[in-house]
Amino acid sequence: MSLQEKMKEAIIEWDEDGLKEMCKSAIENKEASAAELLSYIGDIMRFIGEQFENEEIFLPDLIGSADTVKSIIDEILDPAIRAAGEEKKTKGKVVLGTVESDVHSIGKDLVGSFLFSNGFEVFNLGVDVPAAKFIEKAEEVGAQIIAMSSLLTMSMDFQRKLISELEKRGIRDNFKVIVGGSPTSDEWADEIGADGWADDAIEAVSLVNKILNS
Ligand code: B1M
Repeated sequence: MSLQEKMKEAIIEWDEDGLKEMCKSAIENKEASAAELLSYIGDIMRFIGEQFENEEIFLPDLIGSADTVKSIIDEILDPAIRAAGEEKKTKGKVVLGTVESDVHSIGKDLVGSFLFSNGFEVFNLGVDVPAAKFIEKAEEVGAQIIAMSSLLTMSMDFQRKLISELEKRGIRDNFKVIVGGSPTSDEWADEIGADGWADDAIEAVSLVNKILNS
């Protein structure tokens, strides 16, 4: 069985200890980097999401798998990525979060970890983050980028709300705003006046690089 298959089995069975051991030893034995393990987890969660959509599994299964993954990201992968990136000079500051009313964290955390491992300083505000909190943090740390994730059709409008709030405060030009998450698109980013949209964590890195170098 491949490492990805073993990880998938552990996530489906909520085997947090097993998954932790696999990830630790894969990193120690240089079988895979923490960033690679994160992208395997993204694929596995997408597979689990499809099973949920097809009603092959139910909400409690989904929550159990998501919790298993979250603890491994927090305890093993994120610290490993941070340790590897410690020496790097920061290429820019990004304030990141999932918008108000939305608690989906996995994709947003992937984006944060990829940005971090590519040399950006990331201020991850978590989930269910109101517009004012994004703005206040961005002002406090002098961020160049505000990055908002939204996984729900119902929460997307909070991305628009943040941009309106920047305009209302007369500080729209102080920040570049990027958006992402499965219900969002390039067209949506244009419609709400965002500065960019990324389909996944790898594209988010390219987008931020492009914005900061232009
Ligand atoms: Co929820 N959920 N969920 N869920 N959930 C979805 C999103 C859904 C599509 C499932 C479905 O019904 N088909 C659906 C949304 C439908 C819609 O509105 N369009 C849905 C729903 C309806 C709900 C609830 C309402 C369910 C309920 O209670 N009845 C509820 C809402 C709670 C809330 O937020 N208020 C809910 C709850 C949950 C859990 C708590 C159980 C759990 C989240 C746990 C957690 O995150 N800690 C959960 C999960 C796990 C999912 C699915 C199965 C998987 C999401 C995920 O982690 N994907 C999801 C179905 C699916 O996606 N197929 C679903 C893996 C992740 C790597 O991908 O998040 O897409 P993703 O992130 C990608 C890209 O989108 C992009 O890059 C990431 C990495 O490549 N990206 C960005 C994301 N943010 C970005 C930001 C960027 C750039 C790129 O720049 C700023």
